[in-house]
Amino acid sequence: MLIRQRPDLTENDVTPPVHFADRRRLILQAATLLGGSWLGRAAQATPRELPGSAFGKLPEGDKLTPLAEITSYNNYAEFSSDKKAVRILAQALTLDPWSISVEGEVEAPFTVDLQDLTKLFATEERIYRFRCVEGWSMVVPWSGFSLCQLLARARPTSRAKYVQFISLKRASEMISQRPGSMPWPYREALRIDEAMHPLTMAVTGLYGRPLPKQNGAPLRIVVPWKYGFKSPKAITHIRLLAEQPINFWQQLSASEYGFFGNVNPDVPHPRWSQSRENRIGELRKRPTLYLNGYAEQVAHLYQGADARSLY
Ligand SMILES: Nc1nc2c(c(=O)[nH]1)N[C@H]1C(S)=C(S)[C@@H](COP(=O)(O)O)O[C@H]1N2
Ligand SMILES: [Mo]
Repeated sequence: MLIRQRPDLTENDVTPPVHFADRRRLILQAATLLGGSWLGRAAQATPRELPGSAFGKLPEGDKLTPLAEITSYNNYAEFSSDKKAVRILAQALTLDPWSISVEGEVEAPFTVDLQDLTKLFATEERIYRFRCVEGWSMVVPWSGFSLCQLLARARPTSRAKYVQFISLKRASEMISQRPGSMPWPYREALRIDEAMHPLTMAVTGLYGRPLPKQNGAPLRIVVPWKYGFKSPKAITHIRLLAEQPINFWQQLSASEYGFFGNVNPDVPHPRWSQSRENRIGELRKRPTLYLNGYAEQVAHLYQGADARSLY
């Protein structure tokens, strides 16, 4: 289950070019085409091909996972538990119109249309490691902005201690939401200090193009020091709460999906070790990094807490 077959690249792995607003994006798009698909893996995009930003550097010892892999090996329970089927099934999702509401323990709740959202906040590129609790990982060049900008706009009250994310519920398009055992919609949450941390990202794109449907279009959250289930897709509501909520996977199996989901090589999953991981595209497993390699930035959030209590 943890070892995957590599798909053959086809032209379908290249999404059609889109209109880019500025030259920076055109350059990135070119790098993507060279690196991601047409010329094959040998010509993978290097960090120098990606325009710089404070967070845009490729982590030491890592290389970008090709676009074709990021967009064809997906976890998205609303569509399928088959990672390869998600890419096809998710195309049924319609993205327009789409609005995001920020509500709950805030002084200035608002609802914003997705188009306006991208006008409000400047988009930047950031390369993050992405680690699933199942033991595989990737390196993804996301585009988006720090979630804290969106939250600040709603002015959280002093009672706001948690931030909950609610994904779309639309059984007519999300085929696995047809009546069954799962507690839809998908819900995830962070402690407010985690949600306000500048690494926590509201993501609208990857590889310099609009976010593919299978990766959570039109808006998802990415929390790079936590297991992938803490990075919810297709967000419609962000709710600030006084109490810690129960999350989707946590409700289904609390022993396997804790509230925190911090990447930690020393805290095994009940059914497997987390000490090593399978980086997609590599033959040999590599050691799992504490907080997925972001300890320097975020370890202070967990000072004095027992690692196991943070699972
Ligand atoms: N709405 C929603 N978000 C979700 C999931 C899901 O099933 N539904 N799966 C999560 C899990 S377990 C992982 S590993 C990542 C996968 O993201 P990717 O397909 O972009 O790699 O999405 C997360 N976000
Ligand atoms: Mo995952």
